[in-house]
Amino acid sequence: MPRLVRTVCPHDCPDQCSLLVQVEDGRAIKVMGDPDHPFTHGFLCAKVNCYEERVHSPERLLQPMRRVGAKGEGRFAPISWEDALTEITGRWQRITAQHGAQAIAGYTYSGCMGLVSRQFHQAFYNALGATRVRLGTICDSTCEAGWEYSVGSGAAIDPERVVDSDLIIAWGANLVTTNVHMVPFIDQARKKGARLIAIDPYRTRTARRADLYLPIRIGTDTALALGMMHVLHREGLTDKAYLGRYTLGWDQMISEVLPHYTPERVAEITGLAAVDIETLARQYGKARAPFIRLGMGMSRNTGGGMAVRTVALLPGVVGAWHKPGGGALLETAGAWSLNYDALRRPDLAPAGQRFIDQMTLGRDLLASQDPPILSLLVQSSNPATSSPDQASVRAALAREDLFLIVHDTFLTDTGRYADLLLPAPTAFEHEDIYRSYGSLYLQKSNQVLPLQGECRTNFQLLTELARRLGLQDPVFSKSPDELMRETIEVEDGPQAGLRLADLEHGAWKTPLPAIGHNLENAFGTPSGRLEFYSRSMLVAGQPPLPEWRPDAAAEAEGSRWPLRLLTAPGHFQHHTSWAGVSSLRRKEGVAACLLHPDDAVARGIHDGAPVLLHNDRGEVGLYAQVTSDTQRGVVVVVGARASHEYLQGGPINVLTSARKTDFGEGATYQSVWLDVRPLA
Ligand SMILES: Nc1nc2c(c(=O)[nH]1)N[C@H]1C(S)=C(S)[C@@H](COP(=O)(O)OP(=O)(O)OC[C@H]3O[C@@H](n4cnc5c(=O)[nH]c(N)nc54)[C@H](O)[C@@H]3O)O[C@H]1N2
Ligand SMILES: Nc1nc2c(c(=O)[nH]1)N[C@H]1C(S)=C(S)[C@@H](COP(=O)(O)OP(=O)(O)OC[C@H]3O[C@@H](n4cnc5c(=O)[nH]c(N)nc54)[C@H](O)[C@@H]3O)O[C@H]1N2
Ligand SMILES: [Mo]
Repeated sequence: MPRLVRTVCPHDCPDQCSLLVQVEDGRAIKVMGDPDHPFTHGFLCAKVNCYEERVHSPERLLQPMRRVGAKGEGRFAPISWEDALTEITGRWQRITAQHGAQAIAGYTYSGCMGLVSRQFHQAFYNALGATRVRLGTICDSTCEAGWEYSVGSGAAIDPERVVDSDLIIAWGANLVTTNVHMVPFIDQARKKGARLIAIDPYRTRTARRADLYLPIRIGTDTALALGMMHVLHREGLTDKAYLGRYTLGWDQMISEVLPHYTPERVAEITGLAAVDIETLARQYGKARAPFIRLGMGMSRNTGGGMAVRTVALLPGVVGAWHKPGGGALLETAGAWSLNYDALRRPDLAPAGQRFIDQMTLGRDLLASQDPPILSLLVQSSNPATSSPDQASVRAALAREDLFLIVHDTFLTDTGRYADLLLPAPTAFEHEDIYRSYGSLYLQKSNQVLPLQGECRTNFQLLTELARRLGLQDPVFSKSPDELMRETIEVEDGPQAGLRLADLEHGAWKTPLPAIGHNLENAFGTPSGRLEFYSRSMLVAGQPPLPEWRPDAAAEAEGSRWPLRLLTAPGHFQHHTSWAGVSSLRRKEGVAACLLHPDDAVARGIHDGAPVLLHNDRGEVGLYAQVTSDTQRGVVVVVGARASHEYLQGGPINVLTSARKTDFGEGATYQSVWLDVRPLA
């Protein structure tokens, strides 16, 4: 008889599903969405509904290995854990004696979102005095910074409220692929007559389902939002009472900003028709409770911080925040006031601790001095695929004097450069707690299967290293359970009074203080209001009022290369976490780019032809998919893939640059220009 075990999807995804797993004879045989979890709603995405294939993949790394080939070549021979740990401890002790602990760097990211798996490394590297990696810059640092200036931290709304909306905008958000559990709630609203609008540079799966699709030019969302505000003001569709009571700076918007954003000028900037901009604004202004789901997509260009900041202001213009079903949602992370410090232990960090950056990882590793970085431990991330500016990443990882340790479930592009490869489990093989950033649920996962092969969890590896290196703090003798309890059993805030035992029987929903709902100081900004005018922006050397500005450096690159690159998540992949599952590799298809028919004809490229994407930084070979799903001038590459899945070169981040966004210091994957030619 199969057993049924409830556990949690570990991916870096807003949905954070509750899973029911059938187990028989020591194997997971079927994975289903939990019908009792209100957001999971009894179904799973295209990837996780075959999680058992990831757990039991023949490609899994199940024992420690030592490199026997050249760095990057990927040839390894098995060794014992004892030998691997002795080697790490010995190397690290010698490095520390000669250069100090900052010559060691630790990089753990979001391959597993369990709080212990993802956060505990901070306590370890703090206590060790090692160099740490600034995290989030390849993903959400820019959108969070943009949101914070306008709405403030701590502000969130419940995505399930969208059922009461009558106009839903998926703005730079491909919900069907990256947030699919939001879709049934949107569908419920649509059954009651709500309209869905998608704003995206290419026709995504979400755009196909929308009532209206607006193919915006990349990096021009600030102008579109300001154009909408221009029309809303001109046509008397603003909520003056709300603006007066809950927002700051609207008068300056009217006098200084909005006159510059006529529909005609915004049409020139965004590539949309002036009449469509007016229609969008009118529909937004006349809706009873308009809801905007902001994705991170719009933040990944040189003006991305301002884009998120400006779009997040729109609900204030029409008073949507206080209408049930209305408002805007980027993340719900602000709803949590958990005691993360129990896992991170900032008090253990040495004064002047050094940080390098995910975004500039290659350059930072190559340039580090006093001391140079001589060892790096990577867990739960695959920077040799995901970080921009791969030429420097690869050059840094190939350094003969860098002792590289990679702890992963599979042999990744990064793992190929490792001196030591250590096997990590899937989430089915250990317990953890999970806090959603796209809904309001907190969950504890159950262990479904024993650790496979010789796998050790992130926590086990770090506590064992702590023991061998003589780190004395009692935190390294605690059990995961003790740490989970310390993290969630807080005395203040919305989670006050919660006990770990409360999570035993399913997900726990946090209560939410409503934002902008007839409450003074309802926003988390310095003024307590929604800030059109932001003094914090001014202090940071930024324009205090929203404005759209072309980026000079980007324009210079754009003037030399005719096409622009857009990269976005794959439907059947989660970055590269599913690269080791052959059925999903097949479903995602061959590595390809979407090319507009006009751009294809101009270059003699036919549908299905092998092509080379190239720019100043490098070349990547893949297949062309000729389609008007993309706009003229934009080459879309969907899905991150391992280098060997490309016809030549690869990964795609060979072409992207380490240039940072306007604020938040995030990635500008979408500010990349190139050309395409047939591949012989
Ligand atoms: N299936 C799947 N799901 C995932 C992931 C995955 O790899 N696969 N990754 C997860 C992770 S880590 C994250 S951070 C989230 C990301 O999920 P989202 O927040 O949805 O962000 P993206 O998918 O990167 O971008 C969303 C959309 O923005 C569009 N876009 C790009 N540039 C612009 C622009 O300038 N303006 C506008 N309006 N739109 C633009 C892109 O074409 C894309 O369709 O998804 C998570 N979910
Ligand atoms: N050009 C371009 N580049 C991008 C993006 C883009 O849109 N365009 N998106 C960016 C975004 S949003 C993100 S978040 C990053 C993601 O980039 P990465 O952080 O590199 O994400 P993954 O490729 O999923 O790598 C996660 C790894 O963790 C491993 N893993 C899973 N669970 C565990 C565990 O418990 N322990 C250990 N030790 N390992 C584990 C998985 O097997 C996988 O190899 O990529 C970014 N890169
Ligand atoms: Mo991400």
